[in-house]
Amino acid sequence: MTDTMTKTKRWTKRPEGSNWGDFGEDDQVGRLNIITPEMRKAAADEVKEGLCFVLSLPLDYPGGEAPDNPRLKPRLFARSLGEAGPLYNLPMGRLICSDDAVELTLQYSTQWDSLAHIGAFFDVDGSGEKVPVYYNGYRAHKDIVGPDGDKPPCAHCLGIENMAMTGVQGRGILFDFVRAYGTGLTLIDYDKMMRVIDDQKIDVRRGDFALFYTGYGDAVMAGKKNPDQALLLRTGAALDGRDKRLLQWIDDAGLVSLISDNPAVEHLPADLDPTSHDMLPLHEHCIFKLGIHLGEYFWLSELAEWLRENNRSSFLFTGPPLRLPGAVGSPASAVATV
Ligand code: UVW
Repeated sequence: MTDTMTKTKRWTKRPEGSNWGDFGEDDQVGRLNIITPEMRKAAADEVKEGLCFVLSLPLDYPGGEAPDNPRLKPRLFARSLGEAGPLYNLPMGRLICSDDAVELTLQYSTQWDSLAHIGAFFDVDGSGEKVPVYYNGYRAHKDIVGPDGDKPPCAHCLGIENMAMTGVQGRGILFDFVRAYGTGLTLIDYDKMMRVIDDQKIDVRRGDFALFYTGYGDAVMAGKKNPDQALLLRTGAALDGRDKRLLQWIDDAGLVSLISDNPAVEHLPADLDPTSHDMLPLHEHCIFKLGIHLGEYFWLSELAEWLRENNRSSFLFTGPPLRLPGAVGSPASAVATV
């Protein structure tokens, strides 16, 4: 190893099963790198009817706030234009004008997890010391910096704006777990995933965005912003992040992103011991090791119904996050076009 490499590389040892460095030493978008213009053209070929489906919840859903949950519903407000008062229905000569602002927890509702969302303690230089790092070895406290007094937090690296700059567009495939397993809580392991692929004849291609319809979103919407938490805990399929065969399939299939109508794509908590590394095994596998973004609380019901009725499972997917520098998550306003 040359001196330059010693100085510039953030790691000399990468986590087992990770792809760190495969997309470049300083890569910050992970699997989204593999989408080529040809793949986007193939995705556009999925548009046969010209119908589009909105894939986001109203951003004030699921509704409610829990004292132990830092994710708060959005609060709109109008800033004041000096002595003229709030800039809302404000006369401006013959015109009136409204502006607004929002205090928004970026991961309250339909959301993307950036690669700065989940990291792990890992021995990046083989010294035996485990340090807190994120995808591709970016360092907690140096590259992803928490709040300090008046200084706000900032993901100087791996922030959501990196994802936004890829356009987040390609071929989407929907796995209809409701059709396969109903709306009760079901853990999707490798065998259950393969059954859905076979039964629903899903053509899984490298570079695809994988969308999992579980029915959880229907229960969220039915709650009308006052969700029945006990019911939600019993509702919908979730990926079993402890199933090593499922994790290996996600890697081998070349999926660029996993998206679900439930809160975490995977079943939570995977392990009740908070000191365990198995708390969020799918998050660790996807976000930390492979640079696969997770999309959560997407609204998939109408798309799933149409695909089911039309015997299809693929479409054009477009879903960039906000290009908000330094953020670790973002609301998503995604669209599927069939
Ligand atoms: C956690 O559960 C920590 O995050 P997410 O919103 O990605 O599920």
